Amino acid sequence: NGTATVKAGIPAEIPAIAHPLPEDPAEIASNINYHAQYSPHFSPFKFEPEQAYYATAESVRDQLIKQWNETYLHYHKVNPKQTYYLSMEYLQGRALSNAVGNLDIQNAYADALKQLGHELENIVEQEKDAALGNGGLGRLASCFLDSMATLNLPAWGYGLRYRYGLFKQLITKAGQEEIAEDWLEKFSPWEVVRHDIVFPVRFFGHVEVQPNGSRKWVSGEVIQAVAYDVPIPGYKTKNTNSLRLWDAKATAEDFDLFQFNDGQYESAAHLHSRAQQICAVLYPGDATENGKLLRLKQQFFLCSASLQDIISRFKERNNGNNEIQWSEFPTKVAVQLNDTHPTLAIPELMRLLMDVEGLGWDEAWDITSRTIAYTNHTVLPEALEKWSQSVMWKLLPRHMEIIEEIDKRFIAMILATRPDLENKLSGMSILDHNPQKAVVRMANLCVVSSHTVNGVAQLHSDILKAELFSDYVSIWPTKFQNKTNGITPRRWLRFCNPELSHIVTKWLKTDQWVNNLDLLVNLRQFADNPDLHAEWESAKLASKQRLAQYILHVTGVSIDPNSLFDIQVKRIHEYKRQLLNILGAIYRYKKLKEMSPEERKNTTPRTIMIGGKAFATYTNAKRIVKLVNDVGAVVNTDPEVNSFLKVVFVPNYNVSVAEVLIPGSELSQHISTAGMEASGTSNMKFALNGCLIIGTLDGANVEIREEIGEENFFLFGATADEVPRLRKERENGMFKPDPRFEEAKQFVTSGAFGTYDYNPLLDSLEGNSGYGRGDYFLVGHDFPSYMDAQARVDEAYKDRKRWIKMSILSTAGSGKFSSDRTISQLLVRRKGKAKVQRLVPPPSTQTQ
Ligand code: B1N
Repeated sequence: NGTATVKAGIPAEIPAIAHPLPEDPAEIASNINYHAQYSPHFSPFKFEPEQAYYATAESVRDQLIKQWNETYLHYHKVNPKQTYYLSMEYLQGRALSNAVGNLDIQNAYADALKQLGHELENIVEQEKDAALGNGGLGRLASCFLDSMATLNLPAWGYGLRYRYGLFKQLITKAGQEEIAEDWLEKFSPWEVVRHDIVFPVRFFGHVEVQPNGSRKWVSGEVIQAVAYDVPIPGYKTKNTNSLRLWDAKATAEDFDLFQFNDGQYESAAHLHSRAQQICAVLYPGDATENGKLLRLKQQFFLCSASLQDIISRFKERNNGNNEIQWSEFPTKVAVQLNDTHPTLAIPELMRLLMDVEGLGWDEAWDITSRTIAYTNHTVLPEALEKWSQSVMWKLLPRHMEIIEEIDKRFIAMILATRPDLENKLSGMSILDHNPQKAVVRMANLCVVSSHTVNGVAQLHSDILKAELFSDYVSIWPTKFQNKTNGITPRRWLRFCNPELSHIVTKWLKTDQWVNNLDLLVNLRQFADNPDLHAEWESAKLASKQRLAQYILHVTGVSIDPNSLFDIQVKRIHEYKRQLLNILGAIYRYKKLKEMSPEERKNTTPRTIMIGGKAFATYTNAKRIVKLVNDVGAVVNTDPEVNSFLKVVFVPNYNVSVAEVLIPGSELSQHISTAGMEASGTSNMKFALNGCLIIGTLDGANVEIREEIGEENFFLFGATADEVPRLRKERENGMFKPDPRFEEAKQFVTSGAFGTYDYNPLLDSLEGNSGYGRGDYFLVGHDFPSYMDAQARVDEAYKDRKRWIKMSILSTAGSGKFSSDRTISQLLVRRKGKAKVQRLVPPPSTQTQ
């Protein structure tokens, strides 16, 4: 009848139904009630906080689904270039508080719940964190999703639906213990299974040559990838994107009924149990060969399912054309690799284009290398992925052929065009041909195959160019870029710190800062205003009181909201130097003990909080956790000094805990050995919340200090360019330790904190002789300047006016660190470059 062509499963006309969000609390309350009754998951007639949470979440999800479907249809109709973020990790945290915040229906839902006898504040706490990640890299992915949705960018995340997320940390007498965190134990109201989106993913098998000479990967085992979609709402836009998480399953055909009836239950469901292993846990232990193989399987599972999905969407959206225009693929698809974990997307895209779609090598390579971009997040050698070639041949024989060919062609290109680099080739090639370590170097594969490679802070990107990737820079001078990380101002100020948010909005006379964080600079003009000072201080005190209650609740330790709240929360790692922090605390404790009561009164009372998880097999990290707990047990119960110092280990640090800690902090520690922390992102969250930073010139600290002013940053320690020389001096015995450092260590060895044997930990701080392991992280070198910086902190804190001014200036200088800025630089069209386009949200749903 002459209307637009109907595309498969998609109606010709987008229904022009406006979907106003509910505003009337009574109407919302009845909708929540409806869910409690008609989507029941519990016995009837109960409406405890848990039931109220699920019903509320489902009610909010209904609102999201409308916008979500319209966003999908809109993208389908406009057919824009779409970005796909591939990541093995997402740290989404809680979704309910974020959803009602982003949809701006928080007050209406709070009122509705009141009518039903509940407080929204308590209800949101029923939700378990979705902890499908382990640290900054995973949280960055989640902040990016929020920014991409808020900026109306057609962009999706792809990841895995781990049954058990990151372990839950218990603190016992032995230190850290890990238990599985069953976030799906009941169910997640935020995911929607798509039974129609299923792709086969093959492992093992072999390569067959077809009669026409093409190659085909056959046999082995085939597992099904099933899509679970999580809605990602933008802030004050009805644009709602997707995070698509893959789950693994086997089919009914894979179930051997004959064997089962023969009593062989395990082997009958063999493939089902193998499928279940794939998405069972995030980061399975990889000490064994089996463990390594499983991790590689996980990575390939993500890459293969996502690319099959991306290609099928590309085809579907181009089916108006009789023939698929493959050369247009990179104008419709951008794939961003979150570190090297999804590197297998490269050979998988090549394979799908060549072996399935029938393209030749040159065309497939052109498409692949124009589609893929790579973000590097670390220069630590142990974190640079290298996979054994023999394991790869076994699991992914066709991909190894392709990787070999990419390597061969890269080497030939260098020899033909850059003979001066011949002697560098052994380090630049993708395959390490040294028979002792026959590995595939994933970072090299990414660099060779991507159109763009970025680091995550200026210093880190400079180091990538000068060191890790220096040999490639002269071949591709413009390929290497910097995109300084950022954080979403929605979760990390607007929602987690309502008190401070209201003050910011009041003084800026607008709440536009929530999606234009640069506006915060306008706070600078009020940095000395006594009225603002009073409001600022009372907001901070309120957050400190809330934090103190939380600490009492989880640890039983009572802390004084009038003491300086000093926090270090992040994964426990030697390079992050929690050991420097705790040795400083130990020294402080010892000095307090030596003081007279009169002298103590002149000190600045402090509460030092340290939190973070240690990887289960990282022994020294676990010893650090134990030491912090042991120090706390002694200090906190010492009546002589415990009103001047408390040391608290905050258990089970995660996104939700961060949302309580960050607003209540006054000083935060970002004290890594210079050159080792690629960026850091919690430093940005703390600064945004008016917390002062004590830190080294590392990662994004450098830029934070530039933005907020060096007088507002407590700097100490060696710089990145000094580190190699200092390590040499340490090795050569030329290092003279500061007496304070020796005193702190000896106090531990003296048994002041119990009988646990800390010598193996302390040995890591000694030179190379005896048991010493060289103090690679330069704790000894930086200790005196760290203590001096801490003394400057104590002095500054006594001057309330000065401290609050510094705090205001920290917030005012944090505008640069919005992930909206990072995402714009990473994805949005720049002069002349075809990047992703911002869309106006679907017309029927536009707000404002
Ligand atoms: O990525 C964050 C940065 O802000 C941090 O500085 C950086 O340490 C972090 C292997 C990693 N880099 N590398 C990882 C994670 C898991 C794994 O198995 C490495 N995480 C980072 C965001 O850019």
